[in-house]
Amino acid sequence: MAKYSLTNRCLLVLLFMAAINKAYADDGYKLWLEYNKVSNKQLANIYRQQLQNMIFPAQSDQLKAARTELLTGLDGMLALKPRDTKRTTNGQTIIIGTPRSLKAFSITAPDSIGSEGYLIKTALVNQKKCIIITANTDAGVMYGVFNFLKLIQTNQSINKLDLSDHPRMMYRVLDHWDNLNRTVERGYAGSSIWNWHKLPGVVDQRYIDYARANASVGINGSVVNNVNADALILSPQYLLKVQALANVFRTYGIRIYLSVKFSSPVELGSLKTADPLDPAVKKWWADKADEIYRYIPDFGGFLVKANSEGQPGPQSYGRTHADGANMLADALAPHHGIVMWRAFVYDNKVPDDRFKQAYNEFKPFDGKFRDNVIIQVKNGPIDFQPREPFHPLFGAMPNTPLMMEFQLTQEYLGFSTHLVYEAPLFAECLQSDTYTHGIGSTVARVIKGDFNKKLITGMAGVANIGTDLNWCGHPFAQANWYAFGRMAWNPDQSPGVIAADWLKMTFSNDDSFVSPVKNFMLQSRENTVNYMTPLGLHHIMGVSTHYGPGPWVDNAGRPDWNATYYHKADSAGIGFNRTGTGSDALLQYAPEVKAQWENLQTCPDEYLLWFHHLSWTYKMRSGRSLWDELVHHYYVGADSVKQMGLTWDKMQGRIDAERFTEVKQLMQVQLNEATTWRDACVLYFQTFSKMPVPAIYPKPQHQLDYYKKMKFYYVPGIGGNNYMTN
Ligand code: GCW
Repeated sequence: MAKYSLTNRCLLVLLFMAAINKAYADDGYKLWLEYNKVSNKQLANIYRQQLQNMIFPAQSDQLKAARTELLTGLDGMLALKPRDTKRTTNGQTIIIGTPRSLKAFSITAPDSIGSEGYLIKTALVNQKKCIIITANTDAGVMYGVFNFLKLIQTNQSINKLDLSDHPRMMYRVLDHWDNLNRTVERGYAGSSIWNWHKLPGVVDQRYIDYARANASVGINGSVVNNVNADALILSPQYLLKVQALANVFRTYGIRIYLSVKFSSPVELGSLKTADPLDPAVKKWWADKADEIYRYIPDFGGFLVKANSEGQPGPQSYGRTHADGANMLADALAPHHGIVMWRAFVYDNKVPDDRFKQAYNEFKPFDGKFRDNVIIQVKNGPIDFQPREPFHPLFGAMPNTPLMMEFQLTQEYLGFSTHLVYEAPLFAECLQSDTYTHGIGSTVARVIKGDFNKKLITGMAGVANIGTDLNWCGHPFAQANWYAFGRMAWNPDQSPGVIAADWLKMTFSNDDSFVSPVKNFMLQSRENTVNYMTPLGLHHIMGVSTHYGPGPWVDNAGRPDWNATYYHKADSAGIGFNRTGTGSDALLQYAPEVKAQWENLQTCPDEYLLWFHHLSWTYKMRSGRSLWDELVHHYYVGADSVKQMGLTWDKMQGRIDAERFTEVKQLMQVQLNEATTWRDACVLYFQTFSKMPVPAIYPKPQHQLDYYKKMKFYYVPGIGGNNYMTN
């Protein structure tokens, strides 16, 4: 009997523990909008007292959504349902709305916060202490609400509030490289979240949660289809589906945009040409724009990849980028739409240095684009590498709006198995000085329009979102979506502050978790540079899939798809000479930048092999030879992944078991892959340097040939329509 009851008791305890564990488990779907219970009881009580009553009249869909969000957040974090009232009463009150929706109170919002900014402040209303969230528009109120919730999510005091903020850029847009067949080019988190087959009939809850997440960080635009576009997207059948998405997004202040194929008039309209100067072509686009706006009155505009990687464009008809972009801009202008025209171009003729091509093609057209055209420029001149110098175009087109294009999806950063927090990469580019308008002309200031107030402004992020339960494939990849939104809102924000906020909102406010994890997040991008492409190496990954190391690739479709084109390793040394004695790409930068990078005394180690071909025995600042330094970086890189894993192990029990275990397993995969990168690259470059790997480092597990022969099947991120090999 006694034995039985003991077993029963054990069973009960086990069941109880399983139940807790289950309740505690978290698949990551809620992103940073977890709204976990505030665990500090004293603080939770203070919050409850301050939020006893709520005045939040909501007539519009957007205000209703903001109100629902506030109530969801307060319920989750504080188990609180504030008393809904119309006037200030006993107990503290939170008052939310625009001056118009709150007309019973004489609340004003300053012009300085613009149409999307907000104000959160503590004030006396009818002699009672209140918290007021106000803005000039419903969108501003929504941003205010999300930011107020963030204060509680990050456990800050709401006692004496006096905050105001506004976005520094107009267009804060996610670009989805999603194909209509639901594959995602360079997507590593499952299929496309847009279920085109079921649209417009079925409006998935995911679309709403996607829009909420974007609004919470200030993203106000979404390009839903791949820049390698399918003309079908402009057919009436698909426009109906796009309309259904637009209807969801609108509630959250998000405009929808489409990538368009330049040859659409031929493919869809059966015209003989897509020549942008042909009157029939102009009319086709103008009619198409009218048609789109009948479906979607607040349609945002077009994103265009033209004359790049086999895509059609104006040059196919002997016309220029300006001819093409302006023709589309004219079609959209009556409806206030914009054209985001991409500068990521390299044509069939292989240039002397691919680095130089975008500048050569665009610089002559500075000031020649319509006011509603913005040129979308990748952060660096080649292609989203782990580290690139800033794109020379940012310093070269003072009379043209330039939109930053960052890549959130980790095409060159280990897909969704590597933990790489990208905000330091964004900040490095944004804080680079172009010198175009004198010292302090940072890329951030250029794209904010600081030097030309008339220009439209924006930032785009290539989305890392898919159907995976946790949206981004790696729990920490969510931080890149989050950080992109925060930096598109204000490009001067610090990666550390953003990381800490994200960790608190997503996992926990416990500082013994937040501090160490934030530290390794901030270090993670440098780790990846070290084990993939240290000292300015670039484009040495596997051909076409871009998975794993491939420094030996020398037989791709065209020379500038080969790794050997970029590293130029030979018995004499390694690196791409882009100084005056080489391709002279440095001439595309302001003299101050050129002078710094062409001089070996002042060129930072980080960019060395981007601009110089140096001998293996070249003496580095550290005192090591270039060869030893390279080897050192590869080993430090792989080792730092191991250290990160050890720190993570200590986090067990501080967060839910489900995400803890998932991250732990991913870190092991990352360590294996980092080790492969290290060993493959060191062994390959050693065939040129013929120098030994210092004895302090562990020996590679295999011979070079083993790495060269590694085969990977069904690598994610490829296989869409119009897929290009590069
Ligand atoms: O980074 C490269 C990718 C291509 C992509 C292209 C681009 C959408 O490898 O897959 O195509 O850039 O940005 O257009």
